Amino acid sequence: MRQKFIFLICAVLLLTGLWLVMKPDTQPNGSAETKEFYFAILSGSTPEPMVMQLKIGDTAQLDFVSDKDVAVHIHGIDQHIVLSAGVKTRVKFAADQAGRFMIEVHDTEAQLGTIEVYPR
Ligand SMILES: [Cu+2]
Repeated sequence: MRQKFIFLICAVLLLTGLWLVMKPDTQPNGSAETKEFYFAILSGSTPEPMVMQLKIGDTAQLDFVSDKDVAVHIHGIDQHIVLSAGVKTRVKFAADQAGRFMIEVHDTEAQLGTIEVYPR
């Protein structure tokens, strides 16, 4: 009888230990982050388009500086940003829909980059 009781206690401790070690992670895909990107625009464009990758729930923080007055448009997110020459302008938004969104200088039609938002 006593042996059965000790065996039962050991079994319960073993199962509890296994459960603690192997239980599923409550946040399997990590937590939301703020991702920062910087655009230095010269004569209405940048040397190369940038690809920015985010997951739904992340925050995008975009800083723009331009040597000329230009208007920047983020397609799909419908952000129109008016930049004054030499003035740093910060835009922040939450990535709440998956997809690819182009960032364009409307004055020159130059592509500054693409924001790619992936499901979490
Ligand atoms: Cu546009």
